[in-house]
Amino acid sequence: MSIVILHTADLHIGDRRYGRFDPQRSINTRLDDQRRSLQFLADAAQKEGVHVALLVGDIYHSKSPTPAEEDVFAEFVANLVGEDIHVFAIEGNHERPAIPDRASPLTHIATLGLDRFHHISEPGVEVVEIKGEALAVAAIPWPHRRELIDGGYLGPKSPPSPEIWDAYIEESVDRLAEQIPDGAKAILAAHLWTANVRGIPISMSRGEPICRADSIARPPFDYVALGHIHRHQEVWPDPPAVYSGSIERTDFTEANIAKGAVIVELGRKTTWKFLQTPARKFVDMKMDLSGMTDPAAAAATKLAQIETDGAIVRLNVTQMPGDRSFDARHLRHKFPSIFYLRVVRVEVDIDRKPVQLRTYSPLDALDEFIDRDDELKPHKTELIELAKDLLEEVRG
Ligand SMILES: [Mn+2]
Repeated sequence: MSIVILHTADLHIGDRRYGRFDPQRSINTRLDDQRRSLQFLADAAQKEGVHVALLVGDIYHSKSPTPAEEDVFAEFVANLVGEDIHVFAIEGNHERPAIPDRASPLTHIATLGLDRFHHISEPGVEVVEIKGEALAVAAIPWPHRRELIDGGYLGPKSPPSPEIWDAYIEESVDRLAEQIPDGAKAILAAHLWTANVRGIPISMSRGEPICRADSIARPPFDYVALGHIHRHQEVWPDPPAVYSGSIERTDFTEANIAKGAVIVELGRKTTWKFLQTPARKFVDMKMDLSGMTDPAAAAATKLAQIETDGAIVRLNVTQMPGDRSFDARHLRHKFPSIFYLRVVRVEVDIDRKPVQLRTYSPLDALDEFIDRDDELKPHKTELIELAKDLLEEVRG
């Protein structure tokens, strides 16, 4: 018998970027997108016969979600546990408090004592039984710097280097691996970044927890479920270490990247597949309107050529200085089916203003060339006469 797992991460419930405030419901419209993708995953989990759902960090976008945002997560959890699915909710950097013993937005759900809800706020191993078989889930929430200091890896004043993080994380994984019961299938779930990832967010800062992929992807683990990087990718082949990626696009660097989650099957060997969520489309466009006589019309024509229905659109326009012939409001009015539209203006640098186009005859060209050369200038009349002779000869 094989164990089927839903691996998702970076749900970012409550991320309000590129949405609008809906005063009627007092929510940001992006919350509907997050709810839709989670509903899709709950349905998929049922269809795929999932036994365990791993939510590998950044479930919420903020440490203090609103009641409406909490309700979206509660609905997702209810859908999963309602199908007898074990839910492991692991804390990421967006919800894990920096100070121990502080409640996170996941704490109150754990307090309810749901049978199959596992709240992971500290590194540890939990073993669940799936149809008579033991599955060990080892988890590492987003590591805080204080753990390095507490563990003696770092003095209180020195900044953490990648090497120190790697040593700490590798040794944490060693400690967790020792707790895996013999013969159990084993998963490692961690919210952090591995050194070989593609698609590092702009917001990523120095000193953050990082490790080599092969420091964590190793026996006894059959699969390593990663969170934190929003771009779906495999970072190690055996055992597979995979970032599920975020369920929705969260910025324009992800405009052309598929979004989804991973379905893992732990059988004799591990197999996994990527499942695409119905994430909202992002369109990132560049337009040079600096040479246009009617920039507003030109922008509308270009925009009409692409599929923008329900999309989040960013127009990067290059314009002449002071050109205010149109703005986002004009376009929003013309394209009401666009979900969100932002216009980013770049003005043409006066110093690099395009030169006036003009045509040159060979003699005009020579005339201008001589004018720019101080050595040739005194001989201009003579040179032009010689050139005229030459031209006549060539033309016959
Ligand atoms: Mn994160």
